[in-house]
Amino acid sequence: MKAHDALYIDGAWRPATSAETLDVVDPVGERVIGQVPAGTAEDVDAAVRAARAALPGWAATPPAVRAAFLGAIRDGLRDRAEELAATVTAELGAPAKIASRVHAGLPVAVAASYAELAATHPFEEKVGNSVVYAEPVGVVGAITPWNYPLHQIVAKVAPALAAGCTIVVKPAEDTPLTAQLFAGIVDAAGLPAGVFNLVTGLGPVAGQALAEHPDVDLVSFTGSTAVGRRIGAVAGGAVKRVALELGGKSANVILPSADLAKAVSAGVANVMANSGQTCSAWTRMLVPAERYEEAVALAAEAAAAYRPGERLGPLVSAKQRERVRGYIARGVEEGARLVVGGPEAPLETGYYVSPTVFADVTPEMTIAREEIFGPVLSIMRYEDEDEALAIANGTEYGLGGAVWGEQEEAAAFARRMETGQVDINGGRFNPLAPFGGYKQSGVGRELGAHGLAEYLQTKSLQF
Ligand code: TXE
Repeated sequence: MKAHDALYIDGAWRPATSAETLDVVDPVGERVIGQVPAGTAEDVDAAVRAARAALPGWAATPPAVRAAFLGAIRDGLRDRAEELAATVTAELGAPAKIASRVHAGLPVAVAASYAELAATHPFEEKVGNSVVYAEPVGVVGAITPWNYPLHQIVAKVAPALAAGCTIVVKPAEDTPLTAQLFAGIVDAAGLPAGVFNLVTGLGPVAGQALAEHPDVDLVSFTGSTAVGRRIGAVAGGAVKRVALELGGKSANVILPSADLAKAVSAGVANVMANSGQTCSAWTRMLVPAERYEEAVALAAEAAAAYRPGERLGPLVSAKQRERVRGYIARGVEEGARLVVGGPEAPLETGYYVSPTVFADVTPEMTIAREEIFGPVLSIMRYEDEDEALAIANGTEYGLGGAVWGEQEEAAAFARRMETGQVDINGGRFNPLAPFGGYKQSGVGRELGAHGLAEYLQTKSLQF
């Protein structure tokens, strides 16, 4: 996976204005595996200008033609899936299986869904004596995180292109190689110059310049709540559209009618997937008091099977590992019962954290309130459904969640949860289902028709 020493702007790889570079580090071997340009505000400006110049042509391109381009991107993602998976493994440390199934596989489904939506969406509708047009919002600035490096980019680029927007992407500094590979796929798909642009660089430099650029019409950000708040404030001040996909502290509610063993094992798998670096991960498991110890024992056994370096990959960086270890230490200090795992490094090399399970976690503990973003599960106990609901909703976040139990009962419980997406008895990923947060988990939705709507504005003509 060769790193490009350039930025992708206006349909070509171009040198950055500064000679500064960012190191890309392999989280398994802790070695530098590549360098990418540290884009500057000037580079961001050049990319935004290219996107602006390309906007009228792309917005006027018939949706069916945009759909065909998206189909070519989908095919490129599929054809280069192996290389993409290997690159995600190299810079994120994701084990091969999840890299190919999720990191490389999911974006194919998302691109396919937008190729289809671009072709079928009603961009023009008659409403009484009016015709309502869905028009692109304009130039999009997309700032993406490292946890699902390819998916996070595709989940913004595909709907933007389907809508007729042009886009500048600033990927996370930890995982720019996957982003460069994606730019290569877009390039090979033959998109008109300037429709898609990629500027690698630091968040507070290139990211901030993109978020603050006056000629960006919509900022779509996925990342920490702290940075999201700042971006939201800037966008609000400039009266521009903003979509924020932020942190989570999702509840996995196991009702008394649930198959306990199944619910616990799926719950542990959900938290350990991607080493816990998933914003919608079910990090709080809620168990009826009478089955509590049984659930704790099952969870401990299931978690211990995630051996670091085998099924469990490392965290993305030393910074993230230290953050997660800090949370584990805090859990112990605040009196939670450590059942498996702990803050000690399980391996000598690599940014690994042991799979960790805490029992006797109460709602006021830090580990029950803050996003940890590591392989750490907190198991909480409840006496009745009202208490379970109060605990589930007693968080500033509201992104994902799960309910296990008799189906109607579980669905009724889920309707009372303050969260954007809930899986009932395991659910199944649906690329058309809207994904996004209630409360501090963000504004806006990604995926499907709701995700497309974020990139559209409406105009009505009355006759
Ligand atoms: O996030 P940042 P970090 C959460 C998770 C994690 C924590 C910190 O809890 O532990 O955030 O991760 C860019 N202006 N999530 O520090 O900094 C940055 O370059 C504009 C949840 O990595 O928010 C990167 O491209 N942009 C999450 C992106 O923001 C800025 C995924 C995300 O980085 C910027 C990742 C600035 N001032 C972390 N500062 C999710 N919701 O899935 C940084 N960036």
